[in-house]
Amino acid sequence: MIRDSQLLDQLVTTVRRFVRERLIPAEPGVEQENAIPGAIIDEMRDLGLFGLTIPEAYGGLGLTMEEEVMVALELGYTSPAFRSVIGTNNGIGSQGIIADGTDEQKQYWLPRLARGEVIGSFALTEPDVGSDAAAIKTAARRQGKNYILNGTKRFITNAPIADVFTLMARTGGEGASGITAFLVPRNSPGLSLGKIDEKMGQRGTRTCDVILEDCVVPADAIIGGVEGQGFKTAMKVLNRGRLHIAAVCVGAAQRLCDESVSYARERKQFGKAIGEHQLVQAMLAESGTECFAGRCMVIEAARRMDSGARIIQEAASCKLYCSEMVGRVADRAVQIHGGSGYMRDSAVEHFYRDVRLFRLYEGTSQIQQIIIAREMLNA
Ligand code: COS
Repeated sequence: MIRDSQLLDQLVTTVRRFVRERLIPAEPGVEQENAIPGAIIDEMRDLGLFGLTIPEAYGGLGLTMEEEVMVALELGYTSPAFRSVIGTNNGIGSQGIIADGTDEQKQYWLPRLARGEVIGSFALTEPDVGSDAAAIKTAARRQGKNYILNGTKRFITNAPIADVFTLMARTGGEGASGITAFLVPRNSPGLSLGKIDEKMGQRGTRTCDVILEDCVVPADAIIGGVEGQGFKTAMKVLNRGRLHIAAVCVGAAQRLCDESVSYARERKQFGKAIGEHQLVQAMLAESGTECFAGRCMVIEAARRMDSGARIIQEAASCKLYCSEMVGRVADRAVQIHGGSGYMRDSAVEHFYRDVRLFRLYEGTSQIQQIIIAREMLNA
């Protein structure tokens, strides 16, 4: 659903210009420094990018899913690390509060998240628990007016810069119904961070362990105030997140197509531009078609979500298809660029490494397949 197409066009145009004029030129520096320049983060804050999806009542832009997807398609056009800075405040670091938080939690956290004054993060994964999210071991024990948390969370995006974690811990027995979501401020006693992870790609994105050793949080830190709802909160957050990631994948695929086309026009072999060779054309055509398919399915799924439909299957399908698709597109882009595409100074080399993560986080491709098949069989 697009509420006001003129306003959305303005936003999309602004983001597109920001991506092309500010972010793409900064890509080599991010690769080199493994960090996003502070000045760019300030500009993102000024543009309101931290509060895209936070409801207007709490100071955000309150984008619908379709509107969010249109913006994510633009943000995906550059290094994923830039999107990642604002990604958690708009997605997994705020959506739990928006979906299930109490009024007090919303009043306190959402305006701060929308302004980019605080960074939100989402802590589900653990050293021994990834795909089987209902098996988390981090324990939350009630003690008077507080809960005492013990455990370790792993690969937590933006943890090194986060101010508050939506953190899943076990308050009850085994399985999904024993899990509770807590809002854990970074400065809680007993919370510390591990060393920053060294990753294959997405340089500039910071992840690390979150370690809880008798970490104390007040009882009103439970999202929604009720124990045992945390797994469902996490799953709701991931439904939306998966659609967003799928749109980011399509944005990246579009960039890779555009880079491939401009290289194929310029580079000459056998006396003509390589774009005139049919085997190169075949690669371009495959990538262009797959990118278009991804774009169509993401927008359609977003529209269905805005209409209130159950989109668990659609979100998983988009995440599965688009993350696998951008992997193929990145591979062809390197192929079209030949040896130059394997060099660090190529525009496509880091994308080849960056997009690999999309098939893993917010649920692997295999988890998406399980979700899709279950939805089909249970329909
Ligand atoms: N949306 C809404 N609710 C969901 C849901 C979804 N996508 N998936 C599950 N639920 C609900 C179920 O409806 C069920 O509720 P009821 O008890 O009322 O029936 C409850 O949550 C438990 O679900 P289920 O029994 O399906 O849990 P499983 O242990 O079988 O696991 C999967 C489900 C595999 C889908 C889940 O563990 C998962 O998504 N794993 C991947 C985790 C992930 O993405 N990690 C990435 C790290 S976070 S960046």
